[in-house]
Amino acid sequence: MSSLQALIFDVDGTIADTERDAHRVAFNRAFAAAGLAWEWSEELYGSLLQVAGGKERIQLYRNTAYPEFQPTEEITTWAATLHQAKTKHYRELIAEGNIPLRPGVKRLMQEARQAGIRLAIATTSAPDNVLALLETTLGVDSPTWFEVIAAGDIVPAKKPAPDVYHHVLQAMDLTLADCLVLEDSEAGWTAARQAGLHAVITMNGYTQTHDFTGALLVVDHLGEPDRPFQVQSGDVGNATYFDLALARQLLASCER
Ligand code: XBP
Ligand code: MG
Repeated sequence: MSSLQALIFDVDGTIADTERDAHRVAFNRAFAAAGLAWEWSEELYGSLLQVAGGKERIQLYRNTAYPEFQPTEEITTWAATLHQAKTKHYRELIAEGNIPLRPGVKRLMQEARQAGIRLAIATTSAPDNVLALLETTLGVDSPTWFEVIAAGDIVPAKKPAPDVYHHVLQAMDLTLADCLVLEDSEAGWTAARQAGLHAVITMNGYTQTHDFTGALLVVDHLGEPDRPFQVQSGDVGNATYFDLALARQLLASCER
């Protein structure tokens, strides 16, 4: 029998809508500072999200849009340097405080902490980015709420590979059936699914057309008592927002 022990949060798109107005803008600022006439529009960025990881995204763009562009350094070194600058711009943007948490995220984390449910993070984003987002939105001590923050290059194969979830499961010695993942994208859901985990999906503008077949619940956001979620798939009974009671109910339904 499963009993909820841990919630594992994705970051970008799940905890906060960081992609369009923070990551994308930071990439563009880094390109401009490096003298590159590259500008990622909101639409183009949506298609570039097919590859997880900033360094990998930069290389995908160079390979497809500017294959003739040859940096003076080796390509991975060049991408890593450009990505370092992007991380600096991202942290500055986040520190301005204009990227809020998504509905229900803080409430759910607080409820979990009070109930002794263990928390973890599994993300493709660079660790510095995760810390900046947590500290700005949830307070300077909030990184300590998470037993494991698995981020960036901690595993060589990024989502949709399951490796980052395997890493968290092993580090926390968790049983698959006792965990619930919160994700927002097909790549994230695929990573969780391939690790054997159950997931709740909170879609966003970039991911609402993704395939989430098999996820326990797909909603537009976690909701709040005064802000109901819209359910795309999954059985929520009378619930109008996501909380631990619904999490337990969903996990129990997997055993029937
Ligand atoms: C989202 C990503 C990341 C960010 C960029 O990952 O794909 O690559 O867009 O972050 P997740 P970096 O949803 O798993 O958090 O530039 O720091 O790689
Ligand atoms: Mg995500």
